[in-house]
Parts: sequence; structure tokens; C-alpha cells
Amino acid sequence: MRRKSLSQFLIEAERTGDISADLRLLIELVARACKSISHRISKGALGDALGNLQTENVQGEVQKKLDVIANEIFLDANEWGGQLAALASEEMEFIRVVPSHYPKGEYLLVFDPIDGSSNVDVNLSVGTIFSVLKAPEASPGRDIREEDFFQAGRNQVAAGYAIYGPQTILVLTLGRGVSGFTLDRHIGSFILTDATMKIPDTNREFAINASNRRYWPEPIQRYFDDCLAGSVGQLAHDYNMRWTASMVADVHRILTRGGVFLYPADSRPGMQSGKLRLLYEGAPMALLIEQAGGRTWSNGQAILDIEPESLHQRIPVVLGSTSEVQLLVEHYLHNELPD
Ligand code: P6P
Repeated sequence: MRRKSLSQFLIEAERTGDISADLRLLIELVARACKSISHRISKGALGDALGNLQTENVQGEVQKKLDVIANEIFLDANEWGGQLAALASEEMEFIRVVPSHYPKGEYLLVFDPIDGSSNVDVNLSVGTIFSVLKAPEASPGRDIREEDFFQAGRNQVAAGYAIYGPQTILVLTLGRGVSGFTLDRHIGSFILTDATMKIPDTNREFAINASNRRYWPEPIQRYFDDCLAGSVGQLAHDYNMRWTASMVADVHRILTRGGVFLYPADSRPGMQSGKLRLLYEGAPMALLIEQAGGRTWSNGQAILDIEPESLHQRIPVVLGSTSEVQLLVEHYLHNELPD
């Protein structure tokens, strides 16, 4: 049977009224940008995208060449389309209002152009994360402001990521489930390969950077130690561990085979609120996880309920299979799992 392309999937979603024509076009442009990024990454040392720049981004992280290249690809691919009012990126300190010589639309695009970029020089998976919000009904003539992006994740109208691994896969939610599309490089199209992604609830696998154990809050240390002890300790199961240093790759594995991902707040300077950013990492991933039947937690709240206070706000992140998040939150963090 002929498989559906992303374009057909989006046209059908528009036909059923699930999305607007503008949102369909925006997702198409985002997907095209991800194809370009995938192509640049695949060249490796034969291209110009490896290695560091002499610059730091707003996060104080050394920028990889690919961070800047991917950011430019995203801006070039999206700001002219007429669907956007403004864009925001991990690689840009301030928002980018769509230039006046382009038509403006009703959507805001927030993205991390290359997540896990330290992996790119060692040929490990990296990804792009994106989130789409609607711009508030701005008073006429008022340009979009930074605080227009400060919307809880439940307001997202779409979210997704592209993972650049052995395959390039686009994982997308429009608010009605999660679907996976594999890039067919011969025809240059994303092809629907997983119509309805649901997180399995049986896999006892945790993802955390264990080298930071001494910095974690005590309940997280205890959960981690009990996972290591497995079924001879407090827990009913033995656990496996994975850590890829790329949130996209860890989340993709969890969406595919289950498990739990943790990046807790820790005692290191600047990490008291965690490392991961709410608007372009936590919120889009949380929407995908919840749409796929999983749960999330951050300081006693579901990530999608957090009201952002700044563009590059960091949050502690726990997300994954419902039963595992439930066990962690209710037996170690002593919260009620948020509804
Ligand atoms: P660490 C990548 O830099 C990232 O933002 C996420 O993709 C990833 O989960 C995390 O940071 C890795 O952090 O401290 O293990 O390098």
C-alpha cells in the first residue's frame, strides 16, 4: 500500500479542520528546513558544519558551527512564508520579529535548531526541536513583544522534532496524537511510518547523566540508587540505563520503547533551575509525551502548565512512561502527579 507523505497528512488535517492552511504551510516549511539541516549534517567532515566557533550563545555555551548554520537555515526557511509574526531560538538572545518586507501571520515559531550539538563532531544523533504558538491578538500596530511568547505549553498548536540519526525522522503532534515520518532521501519527502506513536509503559529504562549524582536533590539520588539496586532493592524491577546527551535522541527512544528521562535541578552554579529550557525543549517535548500517553513533572507541575517568565527560562525535567513517572513522583518526590 502506498504510504502517506507528510504533505498528504497535513492536507488531510487541514481538510478535516484540524489545522489552518497557514499552519499546514508553516509545518511544511519547518520540515523543509529540517531536510536541509539533515543534508548539512550528513556531509560531516566533507562539509563545513563541524567544529566550534569562537562565540558563545545566550546560554553561555560555546557555539558549534552547526548551531549557527541550522539557526540561519530555520530563519531563511520560515520568516518569509507569511504564517509567522515572530520567531525565537536557543541561539538568539532576543526574539526575531518578521521583517516588515515580509507578510506577517498569526503564529510564533520557537525552536532549538540543533539540540545536543556536542554530539555532532562525534557522529552521534542530534536533533531540531520546534514549537508553534498563536500570537496574541495584538492591538493594531503593536509589534510582537517577547512576552507574547510567554504562554504555557498547553497553548501550543503544534510541536515536534527532527532526529538526525541513522534515519532522519520527523515526529509531530498537531494536538491529536503523535505521528512519525521517515525521510526518503531519494524523493526528498517525509513519509508517514508511524501513524500513532504511544509510549509503552513496560520498559524499565532511565535516562539521566549519572556523573551529576552528587549535585542532585536527595529524592532523585534515592530513586537513582534504587534503580541501580533493581529488584533486590526497593523496586520491583531491574533497570537499564541510557544517556545520549541529546534530549531529542533520549525522548525519541522513550516515545518508541518507553522509559523515563530526568534532567533535575542541581546544586551547580546556574543549574538550580535545571539545564533544559522551557520554551523550546521542555514544552514541545512535554506536548509530544502527553499526546503519546506519557506524563511529565517539573517542580510539582506538569510541564505544560508552567507559565513562562523569560524566553530562555530553564526548568527541571522529568518525563516518560506514565507508570514510571508516577512511581518517581509519588514515592520519591512526594507530590501528587499533576492531572
Ligand atoms: P549534559 C544538550 O546540550 C542538552 O541541552 C540536551 O539535549 C541533553 O539532554 C542535555 O543537554 C545533556 O546535558 O549535562 O549531559 O551534557
